[in-house]
Amino acid sequence: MKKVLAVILSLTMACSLMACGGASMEGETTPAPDTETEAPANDAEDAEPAENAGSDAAGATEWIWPSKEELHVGYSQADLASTWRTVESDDMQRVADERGYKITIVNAEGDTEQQLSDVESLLAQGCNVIVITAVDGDAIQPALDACKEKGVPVIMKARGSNGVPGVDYVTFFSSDFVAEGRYAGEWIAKACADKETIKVAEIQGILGGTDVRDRSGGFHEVADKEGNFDFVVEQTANFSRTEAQEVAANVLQSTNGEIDAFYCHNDEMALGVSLACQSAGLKINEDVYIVGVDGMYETFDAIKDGTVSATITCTPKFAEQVFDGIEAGIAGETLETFYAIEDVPVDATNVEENYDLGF
Ligand code: GZL
Repeated sequence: MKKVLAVILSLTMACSLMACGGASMEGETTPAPDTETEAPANDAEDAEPAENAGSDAAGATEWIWPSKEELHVGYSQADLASTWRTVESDDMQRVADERGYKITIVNAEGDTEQQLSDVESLLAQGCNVIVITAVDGDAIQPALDACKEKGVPVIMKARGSNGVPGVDYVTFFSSDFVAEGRYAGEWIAKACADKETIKVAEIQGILGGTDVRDRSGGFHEVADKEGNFDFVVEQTANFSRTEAQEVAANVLQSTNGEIDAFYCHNDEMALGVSLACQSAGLKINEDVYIVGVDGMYETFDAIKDGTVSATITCTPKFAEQVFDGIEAGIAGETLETFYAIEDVPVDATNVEENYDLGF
């Protein structure tokens, strides 16, 4: 796993340095880049990677991996409120079935207390590897403690924990949300290069998730560097298209349409904001820019017809990599603490060549 990932990392770094939107490495994972600025906020650089049962590394948890024959994965899903989440859960079921593994998937419906009891229930059902998409990066901690006590390996997926890798969980598979936020900021800064001040509305996802924290963090990093971003609004619309449409309609009314760019933490909200802008008579890519994250087919189509400006892929389909990680853990390999799923920035200049990355 490590050797393969090391090769992918060098190839990926070469590709991603070439140009955004070039050949994509979609479906590949790479260990977190080891530079400070690249690592996501919750990557504890100095934590020991989780060893296997019997590890004597100070502080690392002694994970007890099952055999492949006994493997029973418990997947605690945060919610099924978006296409992204539904595709993610279906992908986990598909790969488990293909590889002949038992899997139990539960849905916390966005409720942190429910997720804690979900994980307890998975443990009680005999699940011996737990995969978690956390509703809230802090609130999930008691569930991680319960698994740690039993030595049951925990893999974070798509929304992380604010705990310590190798101690509170084995590893984290996800896009690099900080990089996604940076891209959005850089795209807007470039598109609005002629403006002295850029009036920005940031439409955020479900607060408490590490995806939202880091997508915002990366965006504000660029905004701080540029120095001319005026954040007229920073408001959650909970990753929901309809809620984002309502929020955007109110923002446009209260600002008399004086917004240069909307940065939306996911495509569902970007599509909702687009409807509000169109209803307000704004020309997208002329009067206002709209940038999302995820890479839905519907968004690629909107980019092609000029009703969304740009997005960055954040595929929900990486269960293959997660199960590869589980199999590596079972085989006694030491896992990295973070595996970044490759993202590709997409706008009108490269939407055709990257269309197949959608979902
Ligand atoms: C990202 C994932 C986010 C998606 C949203 O890993 O957690 O949650 O970007 C989804 O569309 O709601």
